[in-house]
Amino acid sequence: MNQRHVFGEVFTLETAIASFVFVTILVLLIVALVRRRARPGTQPSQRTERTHLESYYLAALAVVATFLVVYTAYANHRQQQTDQHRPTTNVDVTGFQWCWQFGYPGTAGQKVSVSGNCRNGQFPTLVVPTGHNIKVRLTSRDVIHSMWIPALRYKMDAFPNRKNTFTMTFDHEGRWRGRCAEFCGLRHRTMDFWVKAVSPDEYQRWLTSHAAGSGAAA
Ligand SMILES: [Cu+2]
Repeated sequence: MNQRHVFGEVFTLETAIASFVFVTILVLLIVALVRRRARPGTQPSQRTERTHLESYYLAALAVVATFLVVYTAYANHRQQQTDQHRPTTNVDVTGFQWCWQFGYPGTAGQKVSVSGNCRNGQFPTLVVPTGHNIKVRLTSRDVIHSMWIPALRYKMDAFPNRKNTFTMTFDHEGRWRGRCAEFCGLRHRTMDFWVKAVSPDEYQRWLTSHAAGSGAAA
């Protein structure tokens, strides 16, 4: 659940900075309106610019912007970090109009593939083991889709003719609903899936049972 924690930190910090900037501007605006409002006999200021003040303002903006860019890049790097002591499990995720296919390559020489049609609530399930680095290779068979798991705060676009690779980890067992987050045509709104994290033993049993009859909906 590393990605969820990292996103939470970034979101909290950016909300705090945005709130601080908003309140500061609001207070300055109110003070300026109250103190500088026109009264009988008040002449408009002849001054057109305040070079010093504008320089400070520009410098402060540059510092905040640079910090946000560097911090976000660092958070993104942290989100992708893999613990080398964990075993790695590869999964291929392919989006298509209008559902998902999950492939588990190189397992006992047989490729396990799970697909669904996302009709009438028949959503395919991406089964993953807890405690592993889950290396996802994401692509699309036709148009651009987006793999989004709201509860895990994770979203990545799926492009045709390109593989986006990222790593996820699951601390505990559970099941989460995933969605397509890129409008991709007629049945886009029903293009959901499940992510199910199970213990490594249960994952192996699931893989063995599916190795024989690959292609069925899970
Ligand atoms: Cu879609």
